[in-house]
Amino acid sequence: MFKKILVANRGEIALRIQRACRELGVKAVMVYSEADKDAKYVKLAEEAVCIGPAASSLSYLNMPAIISAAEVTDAEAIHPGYGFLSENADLAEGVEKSGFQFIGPTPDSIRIMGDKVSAKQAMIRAGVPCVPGSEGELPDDPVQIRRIAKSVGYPVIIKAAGGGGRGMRVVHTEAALINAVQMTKAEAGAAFNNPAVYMEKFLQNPRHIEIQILADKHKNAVYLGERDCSMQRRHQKVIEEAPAPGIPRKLIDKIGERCVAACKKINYRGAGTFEFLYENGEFYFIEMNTRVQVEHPVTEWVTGVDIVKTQIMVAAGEKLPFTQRQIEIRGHAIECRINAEDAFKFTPSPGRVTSWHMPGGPGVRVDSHVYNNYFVPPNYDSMIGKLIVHGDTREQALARMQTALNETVIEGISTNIPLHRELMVDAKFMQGGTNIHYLEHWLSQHKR
Ligand code: MV4
Repeated sequence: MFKKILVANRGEIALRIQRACRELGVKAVMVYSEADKDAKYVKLAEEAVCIGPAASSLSYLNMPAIISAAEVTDAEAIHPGYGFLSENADLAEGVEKSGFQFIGPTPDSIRIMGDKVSAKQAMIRAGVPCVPGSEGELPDDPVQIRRIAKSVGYPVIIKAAGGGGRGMRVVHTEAALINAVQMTKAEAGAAFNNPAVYMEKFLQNPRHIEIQILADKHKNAVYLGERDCSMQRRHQKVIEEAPAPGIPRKLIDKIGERCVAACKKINYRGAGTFEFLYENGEFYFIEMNTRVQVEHPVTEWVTGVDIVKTQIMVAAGEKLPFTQRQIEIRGHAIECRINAEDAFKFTPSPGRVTSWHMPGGPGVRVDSHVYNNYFVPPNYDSMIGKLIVHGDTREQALARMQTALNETVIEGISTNIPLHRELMVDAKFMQGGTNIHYLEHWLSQHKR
């Protein structure tokens, strides 16, 4: 095991990684920007290095500053967390070329999954079911593009190979097709420096279901069940849960086994997430994330596996300490992301937290770097923490979340707790199984 690792992130995930290090007996070096000097994990740190000013581009995205911080502190490995440089293949490569372990997959894996066209091709080859589509980059020839769309069937969606949520266009008719492709290509070229686009059948009302996997360097891989992340607004997840309501376990096992087989085939290592759209009882792969995700705690709670600790262990060369047969799904977990923003207008609300009281009791977990009198800087993502609950059943988890949200007091800034309070008693959400459009539709019906 490593003696010391560097945590190249901020906020709640920096604290989460620091906690995993303490359990493992690994020293954690925290890096921070000038805006984060008062963060909880910096105050708790045995060692912390300022890597630059508040602007992310000059600190958390500054590769030379991060690698230098590892050099001056004698860290052996770097944990990238999520966001920032976590899925940057050049960082993974730079880290390894400088003689450190990158806590994550190989630069090659990151690069393949970062390009959605090559990711899909890898998954098709590995036997993971994908959304029907162009099976590769779209050609330039309009005649061929029309032929592909006709065989896929309208509506189709045009997506940028280089981009996640941005740069997509739904096309309903052949008349609109070529212009949509050209517009998406132009935007993709400008935004991602990669004009490649691909086509898929557009699924109208899917759910967003993802499979968590963990793999070591010894050809072992397991899936840790699924998460339902359909409750989202503008591609930002708001509530996640595990397991996914109403999806038969045997369907999950079937797709999970495909994901594990794919991991072995592409020599994947570390934590990873296979993202699927789920519609009419079928799974369709769309993308793979090569990092730990915000919503990993719901999976930790229903499986008992510490995902962050395991990431560090497998990066250090250890074998996965469990087999697939030992993984069982127990009970139900729900996570509410706590954002510093107006609950219904969504305008950011940074500033000083004048009062911070977190809930507790059986089945309640709070992951947050915030404390009373902390100043939420305006420079970063609005997420300031996560409230996670577990219950024997989904009904018990819902009840615990309702109570936990009602116990929560945050003053000085606005948060989205009032939104969560309403959603936790919404009849359709309580039923379970709402699709990716549900929250935005709900918000349009609950204007204030
Ligand atoms: C889709 C889709 C429907 N059909 N692909 C949006 C983000 C990007 N990662 C993939 N996305 C979608 N791809 C096909 N073929 C609908 C979406 C989509 C979506 C997906 C997951 C979660 C939220 C979403 C919100 C809007 C659209």
